[in-house]
Amino acid sequence: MPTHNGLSGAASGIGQSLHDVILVGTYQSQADREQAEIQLDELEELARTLQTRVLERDMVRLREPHPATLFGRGAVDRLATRIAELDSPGVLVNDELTPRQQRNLQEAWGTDVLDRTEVILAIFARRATSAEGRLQVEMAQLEHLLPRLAGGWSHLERQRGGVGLRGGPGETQIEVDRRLIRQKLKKLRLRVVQVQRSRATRRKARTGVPMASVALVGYTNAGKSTLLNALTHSHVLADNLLFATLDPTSRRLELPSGHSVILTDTVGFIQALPTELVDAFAATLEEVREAHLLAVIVDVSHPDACEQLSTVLETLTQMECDQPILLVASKCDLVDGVDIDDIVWELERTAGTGAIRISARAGDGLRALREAIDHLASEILPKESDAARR
Ligand SMILES: Nc1nc2c(ncn2[C@@H]2O[C@H](COP(=O)(O)OP(=O)(O)OP(=O)(O)O)[C@@H](O)[C@H]2O)c(=O)[nH]1
Ligand SMILES: [Mg+2]
Repeated sequence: MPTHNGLSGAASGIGQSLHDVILVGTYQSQADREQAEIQLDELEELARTLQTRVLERDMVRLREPHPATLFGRGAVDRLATRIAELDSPGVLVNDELTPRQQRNLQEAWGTDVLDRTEVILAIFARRATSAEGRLQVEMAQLEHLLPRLAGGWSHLERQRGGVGLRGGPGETQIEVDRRLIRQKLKKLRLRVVQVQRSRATRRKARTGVPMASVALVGYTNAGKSTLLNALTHSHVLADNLLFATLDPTSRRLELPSGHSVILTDTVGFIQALPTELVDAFAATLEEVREAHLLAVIVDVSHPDACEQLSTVLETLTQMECDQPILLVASKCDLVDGVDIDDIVWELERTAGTGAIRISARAGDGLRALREAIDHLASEILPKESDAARR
Protein backbone atom coordinates (compact mmCIF):
# COMPACT_ATOMS: atom_id res chain seq x y z
CA MET A 1 0.00 0.00 0.00
CA PRO A 2 1.38 3.43 -0.85
CA THR A 3 2.18 5.59 2.13
CA HIS A 4 2.16 9.32 2.72
CA ASN A 5 5.74 9.79 1.61
CA GLY A 6 5.28 8.03 -1.70
CA LEU A 7 7.34 5.03 -0.75
CA SER A 8 5.89 1.62 -1.22
CA GLY A 9 4.79 -0.14 1.97
CA ALA A 10 7.79 -2.37 2.51
CA ALA A 11 10.17 0.52 2.09
CA SER A 12 8.50 2.68 4.71
CA GLY A 13 8.34 0.29 7.63
CA ILE A 14 10.19 -2.77 8.83
CA GLY A 15 8.37 -5.63 10.46
CA GLN A 16 5.08 -3.77 10.68
CA SER A 17 2.92 -6.80 10.04
CA LEU A 18 4.62 -9.54 12.05
CA HIS A 19 2.40 -11.47 14.44
CA ASP A 20 3.77 -14.95 14.96
CA VAL A 21 7.50 -15.51 14.76
CA ILE A 22 10.15 -18.10 15.35
CA LEU A 23 13.58 -17.14 16.65
CA VAL A 24 16.79 -18.50 15.23
CA GLY A 25 20.09 -18.13 17.06
CA THR A 26 23.55 -19.36 16.15
CA TYR A 27 26.51 -20.74 18.08
CA GLN A 28 29.94 -21.88 17.00
CA SER A 29 30.85 -24.52 19.55
CA GLN A 30 29.32 -26.19 22.60
CA ALA A 31 31.43 -23.84 24.71
CA ASP A 32 29.54 -20.76 23.58
CA ARG A 33 26.13 -22.39 23.44
CA GLU A 34 25.09 -21.07 26.85
CA GLN A 35 26.01 -17.50 25.91
CA ALA A 36 24.12 -17.91 22.64
CA GLU A 37 21.01 -18.98 24.61
CA ILE A 38 21.25 -15.85 26.78
CA GLN A 39 21.48 -13.76 23.63
CA LEU A 40 18.46 -15.54 22.22
CA ASP A 41 16.63 -14.70 25.47
CA GLU A 42 17.37 -11.08 24.65
CA LEU A 43 15.98 -11.52 21.14
CA GLU A 44 12.88 -13.03 22.76
CA GLU A 45 12.58 -9.91 24.93
CA LEU A 46 12.95 -7.77 21.82
CA ALA A 47 10.24 -9.84 20.11
CA ARG A 48 7.98 -9.39 23.12
CA THR A 49 8.55 -5.64 23.04
CA LEU A 50 7.59 -5.76 19.37
CA GLN A 51 4.35 -7.46 20.43
CA THR A 52 4.94 -10.57 18.38
CA ARG A 53 4.14 -14.08 19.59
CA VAL A 54 7.16 -16.37 19.75
CA LEU A 55 6.14 -19.85 18.61
CA GLU A 56 9.50 -21.52 18.82
CA ARG A 57 13.23 -20.99 19.32
CA ASP A 58 15.83 -22.72 17.24
CA MET A 59 19.61 -22.91 17.58
CA VAL A 60 21.83 -23.56 14.59
CA ARG A 61 25.46 -24.52 14.90
CA LEU A 62 27.38 -22.31 12.52
CA ARG A 63 31.00 -23.19 11.96
CA GLU A 64 31.36 -20.72 9.14
CA PRO A 65 28.74 -18.29 7.87
CA HIS A 66 27.52 -19.12 4.38
CA PRO A 67 27.84 -16.01 2.18
CA ALA A 68 24.55 -16.61 0.38
CA THR A 69 22.30 -17.84 3.19
CA LEU A 70 24.26 -17.45 6.46
CA PHE A 71 23.16 -20.99 7.43
CA GLY A 72 24.29 -24.11 5.63
CA ARG A 73 22.01 -25.98 3.23
CA GLY A 74 20.92 -28.55 5.81
CA ALA A 75 19.75 -25.92 8.30
CA VAL A 76 17.98 -23.87 5.62
CA ASP A 77 16.03 -26.95 4.47
CA ARG A 78 15.24 -28.17 7.97
CA LEU A 79 13.92 -24.75 8.95
CA ALA A 80 11.95 -24.47 5.70
CA THR A 81 10.05 -27.64 6.62
CA ARG A 82 9.39 -26.45 10.17
CA ILE A 83 8.28 -22.98 8.99
CA ALA A 84 5.79 -24.57 6.59
CA GLU A 85 4.46 -26.83 9.40
CA LEU A 86 3.92 -23.76 11.58
CA ASP A 87 1.98 -21.96 8.84
CA SER A 88 4.76 -19.58 7.83
CA PRO A 89 5.45 -17.38 10.81
CA GLY A 90 8.01 -14.58 10.41
CA VAL A 91 11.60 -15.45 11.28
CA LEU A 92 13.81 -13.35 13.55
CA VAL A 93 17.50 -14.17 13.15
CA ASN A 94 19.79 -13.15 15.98
CA ASP A 95 22.66 -12.25 13.63
CA GLU A 96 23.40 -9.60 11.09
CA LEU A 97 22.18 -10.62 7.63
CA THR A 98 23.59 -9.13 4.47
CA PRO A 99 20.94 -7.91 2.02
CA ARG A 100 21.71 -10.96 -0.13
CA GLN A 101 21.39 -13.47 2.71
CA GLN A 102 18.13 -11.90 3.79
CA ARG A 103 16.69 -12.03 0.28
CA ASN A 104 17.71 -15.64 -0.24
CA LEU A 105 16.31 -16.75 3.12
CA GLN A 106 13.01 -15.00 2.45
CA GLU A 107 12.79 -16.84 -0.83
CA ALA A 108 13.77 -20.20 0.64
CA TRP A 109 11.37 -19.92 3.58
CA GLY A 110 8.57 -18.02 1.84
CA THR A 111 8.16 -15.61 4.72
CA ASP A 112 9.51 -12.37 6.19
CA VAL A 113 12.97 -12.65 7.70
CA LEU A 114 14.27 -9.92 9.97
CA ASP A 115 17.71 -9.74 11.48
CA ARG A 116 18.52 -8.37 14.91
CA THR A 117 19.20 -4.87 13.63
CA GLU A 118 15.80 -4.76 11.95
CA VAL A 119 14.05 -5.98 15.07
CA ILE A 120 15.65 -3.13 17.03
CA LEU A 121 14.82 -0.62 14.29
CA ALA A 122 11.21 -1.82 14.30
CA ILE A 123 10.98 -1.36 18.09
CA PHE A 124 12.37 2.14 17.84
CA ALA A 125 9.84 2.89 15.10
CA ARG A 126 6.97 1.64 17.26
CA ARG A 127 8.12 3.44 20.38
CA ALA A 128 9.11 6.80 18.94
CA THR A 129 6.43 9.28 19.90
CA SER A 130 8.11 12.67 19.97
CA ALA A 131 8.77 14.58 16.76
CA GLU A 132 12.48 14.31 17.42
CA GLY A 133 12.34 10.56 18.07
CA ARG A 134 10.30 9.90 14.95
CA LEU A 135 12.63 11.99 12.86
CA GLN A 136 15.68 10.06 14.04
CA VAL A 137 14.02 6.67 13.64
CA GLU A 138 12.83 7.45 10.14
CA MET A 139 16.35 8.44 9.17
CA ALA A 140 17.79 5.24 10.62
CA GLN A 141 15.23 3.07 8.83
CA LEU A 142 15.76 4.69 5.47
CA GLU A 143 19.52 4.47 5.79
CA HIS A 144 19.12 0.80 6.55
CA LEU A 145 16.80 0.23 3.60
CA LEU A 146 18.73 2.03 0.90
CA PRO A 147 21.36 -0.67 0.27
CA ARG A 148 18.65 -3.32 0.55
CA LEU A 149 16.75 -1.97 -2.42
CA ALA A 150 19.74 -2.46 -4.70
CA GLY A 151 19.19 -6.15 -5.35
CA GLY A 152 15.50 -5.76 -6.05
CA TRP A 153 12.90 -7.00 -3.66
CA SER A 154 10.17 -8.84 -5.48
CA HIS A 155 7.46 -7.46 -3.23
CA LEU A 156 8.60 -3.93 -4.05
CA GLU A 157 8.54 -4.59 -7.74
CA ARG A 158 5.02 -5.85 -7.49
CA GLN A 159 3.88 -2.47 -6.24
CA ARG A 160 4.43 -0.47 -9.35
CA GLY A 161 0.93 0.88 -9.56
CA GLY A 162 -0.79 3.33 -7.33
CA VAL A 163 2.16 5.32 -6.06
CA GLY A 164 1.36 8.94 -6.68
CA LEU A 165 4.94 9.97 -7.19
CA ARG A 166 5.86 7.53 -9.91
CA GLY A 167 8.68 8.51 -12.22
CA GLY A 168 8.76 8.58 -15.97
CA PRO A 169 8.10 5.54 -18.13
CA GLY A 170 10.64 2.79 -17.57
CA GLU A 171 11.44 3.83 -14.03
CA THR A 172 10.87 0.80 -11.86
CA GLN A 173 9.38 0.99 -8.41
CA ILE A 174 12.81 0.29 -6.96
CA GLU A 175 14.32 3.23 -8.79
CA VAL A 176 11.47 5.44 -7.63
CA ASP A 177 11.91 4.21 -4.06
CA ARG A 178 15.64 4.77 -4.16
CA ARG A 179 15.27 8.26 -5.54
CA LEU A 180 12.60 9.14 -2.98
CA ILE A 181 14.64 7.71 -0.13
CA ARG A 182 17.69 9.76 -1.10
CA GLN A 183 15.60 12.93 -1.31
CA LYS A 184 13.91 12.19 1.97
CA LEU A 185 17.23 11.41 3.70
CA LYS A 186 18.64 14.73 2.58
CA LYS A 187 15.72 16.57 4.17
CA LEU A 188 15.87 14.47 7.33
CA ARG A 189 19.58 15.10 7.75
CA LEU A 190 18.99 18.84 7.61
CA ARG A 191 16.27 18.57 10.22
CA VAL A 192 18.43 16.43 12.48
CA VAL A 193 21.15 19.10 12.29
CA GLN A 194 18.53 21.66 13.36
CA VAL A 195 17.52 19.48 16.31
CA GLN A 196 21.17 19.12 17.27
CA ARG A 197 21.61 22.91 17.17
CA SER A 198 18.56 23.61 19.30
CA ARG A 199 19.63 20.98 21.85
CA ALA A 200 23.07 22.62 22.01
CA THR A 201 21.44 26.04 22.56
CA ARG A 202 19.28 24.66 25.36
CA ARG A 203 22.28 23.05 27.01
CA LYS A 204 24.20 26.29 26.79
CA ALA A 205 21.31 28.17 28.41
CA ARG A 206 21.34 25.58 31.20
CA THR A 207 25.06 25.85 31.77
CA GLY A 208 24.74 29.66 31.99
CA VAL A 209 24.20 28.95 35.69
CA PRO A 210 27.07 26.65 36.55
CA MET A 211 25.36 23.40 37.35
CA ALA A 212 26.90 20.01 36.81
CA SER A 213 25.03 17.62 34.58
CA VAL A 214 24.75 13.91 35.22
CA ALA A 215 23.54 11.48 32.56
CA LEU A 216 21.95 8.18 33.55
CA VAL A 217 23.32 5.66 31.09
CA GLY A 218 23.11 1.89 30.91
CA TYR A 219 21.84 -1.16 29.15
CA THR A 220 18.20 -1.05 28.12
CA ASN A 221 15.84 -2.05 30.97
CA ALA A 222 18.56 -1.49 33.60
CA GLY A 223 16.29 0.78 35.64
CA LYS A 224 17.41 4.27 34.56
CA SER A 225 13.97 5.84 34.29
CA THR A 226 12.81 4.28 37.57
CA LEU A 227 15.87 5.82 39.21
CA LEU A 228 15.22 9.26 37.69
CA ASN A 229 11.67 9.04 39.03
CA ALA A 230 12.80 7.94 42.49
CA LEU A 231 15.45 10.65 42.77
CA THR A 232 13.45 13.55 41.40
CA HIS A 233 9.84 12.53 42.17
CA SER A 234 9.07 12.49 38.45
CA HIS A 235 6.78 10.30 36.43
CA VAL A 236 8.58 9.43 33.21
CA LEU A 237 7.60 6.11 31.67
CA ALA A 238 9.38 3.16 33.25
CA ASP A 239 8.32 -0.25 32.03
CA ASN A 240 9.55 -3.78 31.71
CA LEU A 241 10.21 -3.30 28.00
CA LEU A 242 13.36 -2.87 26.02
CA PHE A 243 13.76 0.73 24.85
CA ALA A 244 10.88 2.11 26.89
CA THR A 245 12.78 5.42 26.79
CA LEU A 246 13.84 6.98 23.52
CA ASP A 247 13.76 10.69 24.33
CA PRO A 248 16.00 12.17 26.98
CA THR A 249 14.35 13.82 29.99
CA SER A 250 16.22 16.26 32.25
CA ARG A 251 15.27 17.08 35.85
CA ARG A 252 16.87 19.12 38.58
CA LEU A 253 18.25 17.00 41.40
CA GLU A 254 18.79 18.61 44.82
CA LEU A 255 21.84 17.30 46.68
CA PRO A 256 22.58 17.06 50.42
CA SER A 257 24.99 20.03 50.21
CA GLY A 258 22.21 22.27 48.90
CA HIS A 259 23.70 22.32 45.40
CA SER A 260 21.75 20.94 42.46
CA VAL A 261 22.67 19.04 39.34
CA ILE A 262 20.82 18.39 36.11
CA LEU A 263 19.98 14.70 35.87
CA THR A 264 19.20 13.32 32.41
CA ASP A 265 17.56 9.99 31.62
CA THR A 266 18.61 8.65 28.23
CA VAL A 267 17.99 5.94 25.67
CA GLY A 268 19.38 2.55 26.69
CA PHE A 269 22.24 0.74 25.00
CA ILE A 270 22.22 -2.81 23.70
CA GLN A 271 24.79 -5.23 22.42
CA ALA A 272 25.51 -4.51 18.73
CA LEU A 273 23.46 -1.32 18.70
CA PRO A 274 22.76 -0.77 15.00
CA THR A 275 25.09 1.88 13.61
CA GLU A 276 22.18 3.42 11.72
CA LEU A 277 20.61 4.17 15.10
CA VAL A 278 23.78 5.52 16.67
CA ASP A 279 24.18 7.90 13.73
CA ALA A 280 20.54 8.94 13.62
CA PHE A 281 20.34 9.40 17.40
CA ALA A 282 23.42 11.63 17.49
CA ALA A 283 21.35 14.59 18.73
CA THR A 284 19.88 12.53 21.60
CA LEU A 285 23.18 10.89 22.47
CA GLU A 286 24.80 14.32 22.57
CA GLU A 287 23.16 14.65 26.01
CA VAL A 288 25.40 11.79 27.15
CA ARG A 289 28.47 13.15 25.43
CA GLU A 290 28.04 16.59 26.99
CA ALA A 291 27.28 15.47 30.56
CA HIS A 292 29.92 16.14 33.22
CA LEU A 293 29.39 12.83 34.93
CA LEU A 294 28.00 9.50 33.79
CA ALA A 295 26.04 7.38 36.24
CA VAL A 296 26.29 3.90 34.73
CA ILE A 297 23.31 1.84 35.87
CA VAL A 298 23.64 -1.95 35.88
CA ASP A 299 20.80 -4.37 36.64
CA VAL A 300 22.45 -6.82 39.05
CA SER A 301 19.55 -9.25 38.72
CA HIS A 302 20.26 -9.85 35.03
CA PRO A 303 22.16 -13.09 34.27
CA ASP A 304 24.36 -11.16 31.86
CA ALA A 305 24.97 -8.10 34.07
CA CYS A 306 28.71 -8.09 33.55
CA GLU A 307 28.54 -8.42 29.76
CA GLN A 308 25.91 -5.69 29.73
CA LEU A 309 28.27 -3.40 31.63
CA SER A 310 31.07 -4.19 29.18
CA THR A 311 28.77 -3.35 26.28
CA VAL A 312 27.88 -0.02 27.87
CA LEU A 313 31.52 0.85 28.56
CA GLU A 314 32.50 -0.11 25.00
CA THR A 315 29.68 1.97 23.54
CA LEU A 316 30.78 4.95 25.63
CA THR A 317 34.33 4.53 24.35
CA GLN A 318 33.05 4.40 20.77
CA MET A 319 31.12 7.59 21.45
CA GLU A 320 34.38 9.12 22.73
CA CYS A 321 32.93 9.75 26.17
CA ASP A 322 35.67 10.02 28.76
CA GLN A 323 33.87 11.65 31.68
CA PRO A 324 34.17 10.30 35.21
CA ILE A 325 31.94 7.31 35.85
CA LEU A 326 29.79 6.56 38.85
CA LEU A 327 28.92 2.86 38.89
CA VAL A 328 25.42 2.10 40.18
CA ALA A 329 24.36 -1.48 40.93
CA SER A 330 20.58 -1.37 40.59
CA LYS A 331 17.64 -3.69 41.41
CA CYS A 332 19.54 -5.00 44.46
CA ASP A 333 16.19 -6.00 46.00
CA LEU A 334 16.01 -8.83 43.45
CA VAL A 335 19.24 -10.58 44.44
CA ASP A 336 20.19 -12.42 47.66
CA GLY A 337 22.77 -10.88 49.93
CA VAL A 338 25.37 -13.61 49.38
CA ASP A 339 25.21 -13.61 45.59
CA ILE A 340 25.18 -9.88 45.27
CA ASP A 341 28.69 -9.44 46.67
CA ASP A 342 30.11 -11.63 43.89
CA ILE A 343 28.18 -9.84 41.18
CA VAL A 344 29.05 -6.36 42.41
CA TRP A 345 32.69 -7.32 42.88
CA GLU A 346 32.82 -8.46 39.25
CA LEU A 347 31.13 -5.28 38.05
CA GLU A 348 33.59 -3.16 40.01
CA ARG A 349 36.48 -5.06 38.49
CA THR A 350 35.09 -4.53 34.98
CA ALA A 351 34.51 -0.81 35.50
CA GLY A 352 37.65 -0.27 37.59
CA THR A 353 35.70 1.68 40.20
CA GLY A 354 33.54 1.10 43.29
CA ALA A 355 29.78 0.70 42.98
CA ILE A 356 26.87 2.21 44.89
CA ARG A 357 24.20 -0.39 45.56
CA ILE A 358 20.63 0.71 45.18
CA SER A 359 17.07 -0.38 44.71
CA ALA A 360 15.14 2.40 43.03
CA ARG A 361 11.95 0.46 43.69
CA ALA A 362 12.50 0.02 47.43
CA GLY A 363 14.26 3.37 47.79
CA ASP A 364 17.41 1.75 49.20
CA GLY A 365 20.81 3.32 48.72
CA LEU A 366 19.46 6.55 47.26
CA ARG A 367 20.92 8.71 50.01
CA ALA A 368 24.37 7.22 49.42
CA LEU A 369 23.91 7.79 45.70
CA ARG A 370 22.97 11.45 46.24
CA GLU A 371 26.03 11.88 48.43
CA ALA A 372 28.30 10.29 45.85
CA ILE A 373 26.91 12.54 43.12
CA ASP A 374 27.32 15.53 45.45
CA HIS A 375 30.92 14.65 46.07
CA LEU A 376 31.79 14.14 42.40
CA ALA A 377 29.83 17.23 41.31
CA SER A 378 31.69 19.39 43.83
CA GLU A 379 34.95 18.30 42.21
CA ILE A 380 33.62 19.25 38.78
CA LEU A 381 31.80 22.46 39.61
CA PRO A 382 34.57 24.72 40.90
CA LYS A 383 36.52 24.09 37.70
CA GLU A 384 33.43 24.89 35.62
CA SER A 385 32.72 28.14 37.46
CA ASP A 386 36.38 29.18 37.17
CA ALA A 387 36.15 28.57 33.46
CA ALA A 388 32.95 30.62 33.31
CA ARG A 389 34.62 33.54 35.13
CA ARG A 390 37.62 33.63 32.83
N1 LIG B 1 12.60 -5.00 41.50
C1 LIG B 1 13.03 -3.88 40.95
N2 LIG B 1 12.63 -3.56 39.71
C2 LIG B 1 13.10 -2.43 39.17
C3 LIG B 1 14.00 -1.56 39.84
N3 LIG B 1 14.29 -0.53 39.02
C4 LIG B 1 13.60 -0.74 37.88
N4 LIG B 1 12.87 -1.86 37.96
C5 LIG B 1 11.97 -2.43 36.93
O1 LIG B 1 12.72 -2.71 35.77
C6 LIG B 1 11.99 -2.44 34.58
C7 LIG B 1 12.75 -1.45 33.72
O2 LIG B 1 12.86 -0.22 34.38
P1 LIG B 1 13.10 1.15 33.60
O3 LIG B 1 13.32 2.18 34.65
O4 LIG B 1 12.03 1.38 32.60
O5 LIG B 1 14.47 0.80 32.87
P2 LIG B 1 15.26 1.72 31.82
O6 LIG B 1 16.71 1.51 32.09
O7 LIG B 1 14.76 3.11 31.87
O8 LIG B 1 14.86 0.97 30.48
P3 LIG B 1 14.79 1.55 28.95
O9 LIG B 1 14.25 2.93 28.98
O10 LIG B 1 13.87 0.57 28.31
O11 LIG B 1 16.19 1.45 28.42
C8 LIG B 1 10.64 -1.87 35.07
O12 LIG B 1 9.71 -2.91 35.06
C9 LIG B 1 10.95 -1.40 36.48
O13 LIG B 1 9.81 -1.43 37.32
C10 LIG B 1 14.41 -1.93 41.16
O14 LIG B 1 15.18 -1.27 41.83
N5 LIG B 1 13.90 -3.09 41.64
MG1 LIG C 1 13.93 4.25 30.45
